[in-house]
Amino acid sequence: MDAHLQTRQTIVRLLSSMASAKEISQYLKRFSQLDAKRFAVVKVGGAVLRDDLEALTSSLAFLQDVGLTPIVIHGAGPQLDEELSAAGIVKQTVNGLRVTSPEALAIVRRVFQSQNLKLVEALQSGDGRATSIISGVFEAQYLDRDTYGLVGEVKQVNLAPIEASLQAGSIPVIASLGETAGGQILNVNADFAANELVQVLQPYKIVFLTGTGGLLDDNGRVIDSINLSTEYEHLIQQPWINGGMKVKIEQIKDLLDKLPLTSSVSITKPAELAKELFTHKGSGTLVRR
Ligand code: X2W
Repeated sequence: MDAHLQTRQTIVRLLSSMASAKEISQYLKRFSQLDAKRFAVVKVGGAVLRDDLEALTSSLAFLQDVGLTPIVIHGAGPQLDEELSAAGIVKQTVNGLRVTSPEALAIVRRVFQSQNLKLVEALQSGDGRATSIISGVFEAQYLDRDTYGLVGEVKQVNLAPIEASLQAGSIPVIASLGETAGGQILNVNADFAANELVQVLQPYKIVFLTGTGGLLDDNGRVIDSINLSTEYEHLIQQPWINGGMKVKIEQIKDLLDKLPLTSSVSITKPAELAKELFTHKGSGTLVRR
């Protein structure tokens, strides 16, 4: 049996051991009734593409098998670290963003393209339908050229390539590169790009897939759920909240404030995407407001 089929069958077995058929079909029905654009945006970190491609591919293909088409946006952080360092370019970040020189940008573009194709090809080789979208979605402007170089912030989101892909039942796989009105390609942080995309699409589910599988507490355990309306101030002041996690929580809060109350954000790992979407219990960390 091929590896994809085997993993998909494992997902089905896993789901049926965790939730009743009634529960799973309730979610399935709810998601199927949504306009395709409103179902889910799944942000995939570069670390997941590197370490967990098989589970990612199977989980996305599983959604397609049950008639749902998620919108995927990905980063490539660790791959960029590696390739830039191999080219002798020293890493420099300001506020978590990579300072990007013209020399670095050429590598950034190449790495984004190869990571994008790697996921698209993995999906296609498992009988999935996926469309590579490397440009044309994020109209960007320089964030602050003196500080960051060729780094962009999203000014406008063009949904046409995404809509075309969804209409064909194909999973849009989007790289977080931006382009200025004058045609200059800019490096955009993938979490920022995902947030902009989500604000335009207003999807029901927003899932961040990470290596950690959720937000971690001071013992390194995944926190089940966070209710920002009651816990935000307390949480943000905890000494064990590290810089990266603090930024993530702040970003998610900002995002949730701009979304309908029915939308939710979760952080989980690829193998548990179906569990997160189709069971009451979910998986990883659910963030509500
Ligand atoms: C990011 C884009 C990649 C990214 C970078 O160069 O690392 C900026 O910092 P992950 O894997 O989702 O972190 N861009 C401007 O965000 O990838």
